[in-house]
Amino acid sequence: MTQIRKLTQLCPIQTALLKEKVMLVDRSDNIIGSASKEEAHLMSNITKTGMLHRAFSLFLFNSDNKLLMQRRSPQKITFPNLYTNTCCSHPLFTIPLETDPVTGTKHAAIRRVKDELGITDISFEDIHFMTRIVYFGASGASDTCEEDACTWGEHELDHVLIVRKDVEFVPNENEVSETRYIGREELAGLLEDEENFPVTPWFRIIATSMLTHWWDQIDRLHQLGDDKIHEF
Ligand code: DMA
Ligand code: MN
Repeated sequence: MTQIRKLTQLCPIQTALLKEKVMLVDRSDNIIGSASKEEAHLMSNITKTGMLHRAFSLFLFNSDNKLLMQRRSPQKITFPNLYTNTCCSHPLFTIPLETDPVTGTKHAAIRRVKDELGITDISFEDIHFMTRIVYFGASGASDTCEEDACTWGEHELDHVLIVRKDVEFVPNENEVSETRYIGREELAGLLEDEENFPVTPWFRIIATSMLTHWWDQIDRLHQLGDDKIHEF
């Protein structure tokens, strides 16, 4: 039997981030507690208790209406090496708690685009809140550990955010191994090529259910958001 890779063998930078506290929420996005990032992403906790946490997924488009995509680095503990949207992460459970969920996720997005991509010129007003989704996803096996497929996963209430801006970026190699601007038609083709363009589960859900609708009407994003929580 193969050994499950121990946390001590994982990237120390990413392992330290597992101590951060994320917000546990109910299916209506009310905060019901906190958990470490590690606890919230262990498949054993997700399947036993249904633990759900709040997250955000940011999609950044440039003035050519191309989407900035990233490839997650091999060091990422969950979903390493997969292509995904511009930036994803979690608002942290820090006191005083930000009571408005959308304000909190926008602030978290500003913090993480800087950490992951070195982007410093996105402001609160640049960010459009679009909708929320609830989804579950199992992390695929990493290059070094097949057992990660059953160790780690996501069960999130994810706030989907869009920014349209030409930005300067310098990716943090510990987080992001590639970046690429992708047009609407090119993405449709890439999504069919699962072998050469493996994507995260949340990106596939958003890209195949709602992104095209927004992309087609990108000049009127402020009219396209909704208050719903879409369950997948
Ligand atoms: C978590 O992203 C959020 C979603 C929507 C999957 P992540 O694993 O990239 O978080 P972090 O960058 O904080 O590790
Ligand atoms: Mn998560």
